[in-house]
Amino acid sequence: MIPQTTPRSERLHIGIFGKRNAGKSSLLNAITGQNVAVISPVKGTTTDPVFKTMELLPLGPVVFIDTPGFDDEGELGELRVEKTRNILRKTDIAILVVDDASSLEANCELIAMFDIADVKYITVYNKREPIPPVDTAVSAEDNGYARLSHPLYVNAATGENIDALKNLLAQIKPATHPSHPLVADILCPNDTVILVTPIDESAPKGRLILPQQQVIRDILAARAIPILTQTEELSAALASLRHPPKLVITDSQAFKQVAAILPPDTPLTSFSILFARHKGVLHQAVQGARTIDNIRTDDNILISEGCTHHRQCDDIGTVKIPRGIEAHTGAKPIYTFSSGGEFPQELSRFKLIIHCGGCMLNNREMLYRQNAAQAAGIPITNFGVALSHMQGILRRCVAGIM
Ligand SMILES: Nc1nc2c(ncn2[C@@H]2O[C@H](COP(=O)(O)OP(=O)(O)OP(=O)(O)O)[C@@H](O)[C@H]2O)c(=O)[nH]1
Ligand SMILES: [Mg+2]
Repeated sequence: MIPQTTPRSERLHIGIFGKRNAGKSSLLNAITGQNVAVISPVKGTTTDPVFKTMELLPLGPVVFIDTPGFDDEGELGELRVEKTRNILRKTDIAILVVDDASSLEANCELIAMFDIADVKYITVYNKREPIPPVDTAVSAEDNGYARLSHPLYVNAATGENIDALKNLLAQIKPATHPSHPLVADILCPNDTVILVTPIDESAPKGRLILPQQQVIRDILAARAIPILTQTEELSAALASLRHPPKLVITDSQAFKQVAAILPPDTPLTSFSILFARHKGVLHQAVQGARTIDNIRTDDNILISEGCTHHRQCDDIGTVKIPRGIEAHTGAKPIYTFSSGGEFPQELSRFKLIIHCGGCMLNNREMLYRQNAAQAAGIPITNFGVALSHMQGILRRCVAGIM
């Protein structure tokens, strides 16, 4: 049940940007050594982002994102800017591909977007033949970025100088990556951790979901002992232990039943609370949960999920949380739901944002969403934090991990 490869959300995201036909897709293929993206002399070949995961040592697991060309002509202006902005939200490092026939200034709109999104970029000049001889020795900068003392010329079609680019990328240590640990930092070797993972009709067939897999992996990395159970077997699992567990981690949906079974002094939390911590957004989520108490009828609430799973009849985001809010407040608010990569640009009409743990989103994207909420003055909380708040057990659920 442990993932075969590092989940995409845990990888450094390297976006490849530039004008149409600059050679972005050729560059992705050259870097990965595979025919991942379609290449053609026709401008505008790439219309949607192409993701390719790879190990780039010593940097580690990364994901490259090939993007549609960013031109003045062609695709509708605002749509093109919006698409690029969406990719930039998750980009840890950008590669700006400049066709040697063009100039850096011709990319000024894109460069301005990098600056606004606070994304560092490396400029790569493509298509110059023959490539001018350059010193490709890399020097480290104080801010964790590496740089070359000369412009970097490559030939994305033949692969010339691609190793110099990979070498440069591999030296980078961006600030938003890696994230806080999931749970390993609060565990000692031989600690027992009980994981309550209901296998109900909303659980996928034949596997555990990603947050469960990642938490198990982290517990094992701490040389602690994970014990998996469903709610019905929790009492039996507790009774089989000689010492109380160091921690119980439950699916947020089972908080009520689990809290009722556990002795009050047994530390309890949930997978989505651990992910809020992992993504660096837990403090804000705990603050944001207080707003739930003041929700009134007709207030707007945004419920946002990072994945686009098929919704089940008792779905947590669209059914259980609204039901919980209505039971808790007696109010009938208006819900807006967003999923996957989409997150509304305009947030001011919302009284509260309730977000999933974000196991499918990288840190940069989660921090972007948190910052966007903060900038608009809108409280943002998290599925597990919201549910535990409404159960009256939030303090207990974050006691040992904040
Ligand atoms: N001569 C030469 N041709 C190149 C080089 N890199 C790419 N090309 C060619 O330039 C054309 C465009 O390459 P792509 O990789 O599709 O460009 P792109 O930036 O992904 O283009 P869009 O997807 O349309 O935005 C193709 O015909 C490539 O074979 C290079 O370094 N030298
Ligand atoms: Mg392309």
